[in-house]
Amino acid sequence: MNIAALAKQFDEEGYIVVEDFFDDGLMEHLDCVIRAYYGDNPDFWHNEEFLEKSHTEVVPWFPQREGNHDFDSIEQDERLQQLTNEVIGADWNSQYCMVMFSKQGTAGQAWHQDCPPDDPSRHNLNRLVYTSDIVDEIGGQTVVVPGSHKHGELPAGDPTGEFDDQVVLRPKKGTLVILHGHTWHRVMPIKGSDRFSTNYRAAPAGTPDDVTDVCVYRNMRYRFSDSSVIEERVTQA
Ligand SMILES: O=C(O)CCC(=O)C(=O)O
Ligand SMILES: [Fe+2]
Repeated sequence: MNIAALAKQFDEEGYIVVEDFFDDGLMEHLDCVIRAYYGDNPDFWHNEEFLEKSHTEVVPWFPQREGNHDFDSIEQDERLQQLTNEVIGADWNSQYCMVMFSKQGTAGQAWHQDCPPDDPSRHNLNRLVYTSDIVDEIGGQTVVVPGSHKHGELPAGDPTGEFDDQVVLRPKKGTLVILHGHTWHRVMPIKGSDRFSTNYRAAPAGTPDDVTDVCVYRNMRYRFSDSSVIEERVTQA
């Protein structure tokens, strides 16, 4: 792993993909833990307005908040910590580990920025781990616009429309994707079977814990803490 090259790539593109970062045995174990959890808890917590407007269907789970330690070893992985140091600087903070579940037949996630880019230095970092392969037959590919973490606000428009310069990622079991919170990204609809990803969110030193409370979509800004649309966004004619 060439950490300096990856950090340079992150700075330029707003994301990096490292295949075979995590070993198969760990991935298979976590995949079982995740599937067992959601088997019992298939409910959605988002309200109807959010589901309808955001074109986003994800059920989050924060295993460490429930005393589950299966996910700790990734958080403590020295290579991951080193890579994080290189991309967002020393003294970064680990925010939480969030597993995301999208059921077969659901919309995935519309284009978004995890937090507003109003202050370019204020952002979260997604450190995404995939415990099983994301392939075209299943859907749920992660799509990014390279360099968009430096392009300011995601333009208003079609929540799931295509960008000419978008890149489709198909992370495999054990792949690590590191994604800047301002990078324009989405998840394609889920077709073949359920989809899971696990996000070890982090942020540069000094970033408030609620940095991702407001998410920017192409048709609105949405605040999770009180489930409200704080801004409707319309395309200028
Ligand atoms: O699951 C993915 O591939 C991306 C999820 C995402 O948008 C995020 O964690 O902010
Ligand atoms: Fe996101």
